[in-house]
Amino acid sequence: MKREAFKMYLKAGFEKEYQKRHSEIWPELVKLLKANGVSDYSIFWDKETNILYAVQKNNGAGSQDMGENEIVKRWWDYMADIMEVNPDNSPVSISLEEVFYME
Ligand code: RM4
Repeated sequence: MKREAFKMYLKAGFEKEYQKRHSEIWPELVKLLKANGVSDYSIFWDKETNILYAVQKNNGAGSQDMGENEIVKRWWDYMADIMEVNPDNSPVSISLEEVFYME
């Protein structure tokens, strides 16, 4: 089981909308993430910088590039108006290096 973390960028003023959309996350997306080994997935918002810090566990069961999945692409299209995104609407995402962990 790997712990992964990455940061994304929220457009200013959209924290409530971001939180609302995630409180109503699509069941099919949750099912897909879990089927691809993702669990214990949190996203934290830094109100000073609007950076979103995502932390998750991944058991490596993923059999596909999630970015190629239609459900993920549809979710990214849905979220693109309130996040910094790439030309394909995938969120700008920077992997983070773990420097400390305590069980
Ligand atoms: C984030 C972003 C990520 C997705 C989560 C559920 O805003 O779109 O790619 O995994 O939502």
